[in-house]
Amino acid sequence: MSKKSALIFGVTGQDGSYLADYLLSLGYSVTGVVRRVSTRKNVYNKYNTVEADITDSTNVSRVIKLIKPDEVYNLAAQSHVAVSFEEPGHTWDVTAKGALNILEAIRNEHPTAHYFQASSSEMFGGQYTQRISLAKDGGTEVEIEKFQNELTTFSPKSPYAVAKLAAHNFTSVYREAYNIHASSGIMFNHESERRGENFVTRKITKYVASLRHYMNDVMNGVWVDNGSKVHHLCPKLKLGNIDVWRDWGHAEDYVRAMHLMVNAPYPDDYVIATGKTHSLTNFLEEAFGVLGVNWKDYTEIDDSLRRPNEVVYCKGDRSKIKTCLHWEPTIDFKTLVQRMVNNEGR
Ligand code: F7E
Repeated sequence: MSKKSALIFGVTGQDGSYLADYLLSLGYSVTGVVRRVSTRKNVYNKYNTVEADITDSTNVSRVIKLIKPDEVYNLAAQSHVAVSFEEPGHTWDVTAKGALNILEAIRNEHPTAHYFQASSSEMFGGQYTQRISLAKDGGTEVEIEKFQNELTTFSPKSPYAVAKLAAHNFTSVYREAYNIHASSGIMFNHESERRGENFVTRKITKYVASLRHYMNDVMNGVWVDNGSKVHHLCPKLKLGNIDVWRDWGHAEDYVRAMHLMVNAPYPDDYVIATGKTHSLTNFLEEAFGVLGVNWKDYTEIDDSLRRPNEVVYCKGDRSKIKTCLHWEPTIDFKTLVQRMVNNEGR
């Protein structure tokens, strides 16, 4: 039997790199779409590459026609929420129009391809569904659980979320109107040691690693030429709004879910989440806890890092993907944070 083939838009990002590794391990022929640049180091030797700009529909059509892949994964986006307030037009072109360009190319050039759209929990904008149940102790107390699932209302709060919602809606329109096997994974925050440094988790773990470095130097004593001891100053970590809650998983787990969705008998939309929520201060406690220090001594609030509009609470209900596709995450919150801290600088 010939190898299955996959085309990945956004292959150079965190998710794209994990997905390429995963599909290669399954024996796929993988092609990554990369943007044309004048100089390029040969870092893409694990998979084939093809050059195209997702915002150019002619480019995208050419690539789909050329490769005719069995599976197409759209992980390309301007994915930083804060940046989307600064660059709303660019965010729209890449994130919304880019997805439409791929769907149109599939419809016109290769309608049997299976398509995955990386949708985002940001589309909920903090809306949630409530479940009220009796507390487990059997008394009269009730527990109120707040979560987001496939039935929760979307209410985007940023240009990024608006663009992701447009791409999400295009995906279901193309599924229904043209019978394309197109599915959206509504992904909650997923991090890793490969996460970009401007996302809050990686910003924190990178800082903790540099703090560890400073602490080691201080303990060992570092000397300059004139014999006096260097005074170590570790500037504090500046953060924006830390009163937020996120459902943080590991990207390696989430790419398995993408593949399951693309290979399911029927296309559909699924929440991809751990089902647990943690505050940003929990993350700080866990990350600085690796060094045995208190995060409050090393951080300060910088109001300029606050967003014009903020999603405060995220907790995904992954019941549907668990029941239908038997997907479960394997890396818990504590392991995620420790892995990220301990891999810094490796
Ligand atoms: O922010 C707060 C910030 O930028 C997390 C993307 O993958 O997940 C991600 O979006 C929270 C926010 O991720 C800083 O205000 C405080 O409440 O790491 P983040 P995000 O905005 O949740 C969703 C699901 C996506 O789809 C996105 O593509 O942390 N926060 N202080 C900060 N955030 C950043 N970046 N930097 C700070 O200094």
